[in-house]
Amino acid sequence: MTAKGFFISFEGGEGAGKTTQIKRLKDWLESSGHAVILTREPGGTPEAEKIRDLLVKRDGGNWDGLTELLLFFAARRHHVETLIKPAMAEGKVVICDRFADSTEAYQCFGHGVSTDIYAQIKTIVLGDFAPNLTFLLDVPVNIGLKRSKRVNDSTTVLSDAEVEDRFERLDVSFHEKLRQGFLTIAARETNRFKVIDALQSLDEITTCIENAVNDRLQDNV
Ligand code: Z5A
Repeated sequence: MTAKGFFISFEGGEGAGKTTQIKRLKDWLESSGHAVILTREPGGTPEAEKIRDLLVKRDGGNWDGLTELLLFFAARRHHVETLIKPAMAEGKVVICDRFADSTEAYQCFGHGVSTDIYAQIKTIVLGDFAPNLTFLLDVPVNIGLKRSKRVNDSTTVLSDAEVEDRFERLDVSFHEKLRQGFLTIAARETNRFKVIDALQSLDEITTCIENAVNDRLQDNV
C-alpha cells in the first residue's frame, strides 16, 4: 500500500485499449503489494451508474452537449466524494477508466460546449482535485473505431436499452475532433499526462505504463 493514495486516469478515443491496459496495470500493482480500486466514468457507484445509462445507452435520451456535460459532472461528484476520495484516504491506488478530461474532449472539443463553462463547472464540482497521473492512449481514429467495432460485433445481440454505443455512432469527423482535443489537453498539462502511442503492441504499451507508474509512485511516498 502507498503512504498516500494515488489516482490514475486513462483517456483516449474509442478502442484505444484503455480497458485492456487498466486490467494489466491492476494485476501488476496488486502483485507488487498495492491495494487497488478499479473504477470507471461515467459510473463507478450505483447512483452514478444510473446516470451512465442515460448517457451511453442507445435509448438513454437525446441530450445536447451542455446537458450531457452537467450529467457527467453530476455522476462525477458522487463518484469522487463517495468512492475515489475515501479510497485514496485509505492509501489505495485508484485507477479510473476516463475522468474529467473526457468531458472536455467529448463535450467541448466534440460537441462545442464552451471550455469556459467546462472550467467553471469543474471548479465547482472538483475544486483542485485531479488525477496524479493520466495516460492518454493515442490511436488513429480509423484503427480505434475498427478495434471497437470488433468488440461490439463479437457480443451477443443486445436490445437498444442494453447496448452502449451512443458515442461510437457519431461520425468520423467527431472522433477526429476528439483525438485533437485530447492531444491539446495533454500538451497543456505535461506534468500530469503521459501520451502513449497506442499503435504499439499490448506488451510495449504495458511496459511504458508500468515504468511511468513506478517512477511516480516512488515520488508519492
Ligand atoms: N464520455 C463522455 O462523452 N464524457 C465524459 O466525461 C466521459 C465519457 C467520462 C463511455 O464509454 C462513453 O462516454 C465514451 C465517452 C463518453 N464514448 N464511447 N463510446 P467507455 O469508456 O465505456 O467506452 P470506450 O471508451 O468506447 O471503450 P472502448 O471502445 O471499449 O475502448 P477501450 O477500453 O479504450 O479499448 P479496449 O476495450 O481495451 O480495446 C478494444 C479492442 O482493441 C480489444 O479487442 C483489444 O484487444 C484491442 N486492442 C487493445 N489494444 C490493442 C493494441 N495495442 N493492439 C491491437 N489491438 C488492441
